[in-house]
Amino acid sequence: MRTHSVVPNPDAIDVRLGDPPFTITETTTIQVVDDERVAAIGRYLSEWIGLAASKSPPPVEVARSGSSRAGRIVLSLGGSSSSDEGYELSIAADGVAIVARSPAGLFYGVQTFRHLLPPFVEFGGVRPDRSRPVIAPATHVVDAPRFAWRGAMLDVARHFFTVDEVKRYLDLLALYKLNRLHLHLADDQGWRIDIGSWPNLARRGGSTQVGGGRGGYYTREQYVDLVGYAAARFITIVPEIDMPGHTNAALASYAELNCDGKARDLYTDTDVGFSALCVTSDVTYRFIDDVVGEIAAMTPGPYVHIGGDEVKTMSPEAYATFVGRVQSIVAAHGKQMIGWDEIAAASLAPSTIVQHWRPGASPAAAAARGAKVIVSSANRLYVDMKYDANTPLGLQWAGTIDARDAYDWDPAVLYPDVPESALLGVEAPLWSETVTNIREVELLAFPRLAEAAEVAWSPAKRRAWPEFRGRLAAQAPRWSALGVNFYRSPQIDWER
Ligand code: TNX
Repeated sequence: MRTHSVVPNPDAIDVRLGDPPFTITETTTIQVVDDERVAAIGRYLSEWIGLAASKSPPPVEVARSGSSRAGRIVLSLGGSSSSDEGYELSIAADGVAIVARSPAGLFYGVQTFRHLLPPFVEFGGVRPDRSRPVIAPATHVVDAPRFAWRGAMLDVARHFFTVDEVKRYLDLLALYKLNRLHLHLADDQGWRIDIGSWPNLARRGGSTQVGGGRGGYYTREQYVDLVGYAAARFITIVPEIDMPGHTNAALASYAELNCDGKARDLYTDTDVGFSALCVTSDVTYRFIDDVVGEIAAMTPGPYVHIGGDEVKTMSPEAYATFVGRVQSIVAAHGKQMIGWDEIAAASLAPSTIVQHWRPGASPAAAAARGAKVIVSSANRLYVDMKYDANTPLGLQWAGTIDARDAYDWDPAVLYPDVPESALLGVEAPLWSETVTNIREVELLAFPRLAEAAEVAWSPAKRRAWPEFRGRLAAQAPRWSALGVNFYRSPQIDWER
């Protein structure tokens, strides 16, 4: 009964199983318009197809006028989509055409085409079964996202993840048309980005992690490399330096950030709320200005996230004053500030974004004052929660989240007192108290990250749990081919 297994479900998709399909063969070429951004997407597609149908990947050629689409996969700019991320994909026996107003849309059209091809194409370099043709059904897709913000967050502070591990995560985000990776770069247990003007932050503050391992940090070159890798997948990196709480790693690196002038010990346990910058000291604001300034200069995206959560050592007035001062610093460096929902207690600039995480509360007050909201409600979107009581990894403070809990809800219904226009989108955070490497990250992230992606992309009318179960089940062979360590939720009849 399932006609396709594209996740997230497109706005409109017509699969014509009765019509002859498109087959990738040794003579297939990829044709692009004369635009380097489009050519780069063509090369990405060529690399992805790889050796699936031939001894070498399909060549990428710049289109000449008058050439037909026969045997070709054609990427071109134009079309009638009203969205910068929208696209139209037409697959027929004689060729494939992807048209979009901007390169981002072409990239998403390529991802949809990918989902319509057999999972075995995901085996890079080898073709396990040469007798099976590389076919995509005759299909017409007209698609655009519901929400502009389709994010994931990775906590690289509690446990450190290498550049290659983060790139792997970015690759998997791209498969589901997610467009933000929020990196939680500093917390009590670790500082993970080198800051030239405060070198001890990374050197000392980055030297451990939860449980007392070696930790680690990104050099500035590595961070810039990550930003570029993400950009090639149309993903914006959102750097977070959590403050004024969650700052023990900084307080251990520089004595002058503490009100008593004494450096703290490094911390490798998982309590929250005990640490805070000295918010009455000028040094603290010079520190924040330097850190935000360096990060802003390395980050092409428009956002800097300043955390702001779980401060338990400060009066509400002192906290609100602090947030206001930091907001000015972020603005002075040309960036838009994002904070966890606690910042809504301060007086916020119209451009400031509130990331709402606490279940049971509503971002209505902030929205009424004009703030845009990222929905990260912990009981639906925290992919560090256990699936059920037996999940070996993860936490349980916001409950357990199995496949259906992660999917069967709607952001606009969750907050009936907030107009949908105030919702910027959806983000799924993964806190890393209990996960130490990318295999463990994957077990918590999949299937739930793919489900969050559909919540963020697909219109409510295209989402229904019984139908989605089938499409989600069909991700299993693709994840197996990609080597993704996913959780086989008993709620899904996983395909092999
Ligand atoms: C709450 S969510 C936190 C984090 C923890 C997380 C664990 C938020 C803004 N703060 O410090 O890692 O719960 O799920």
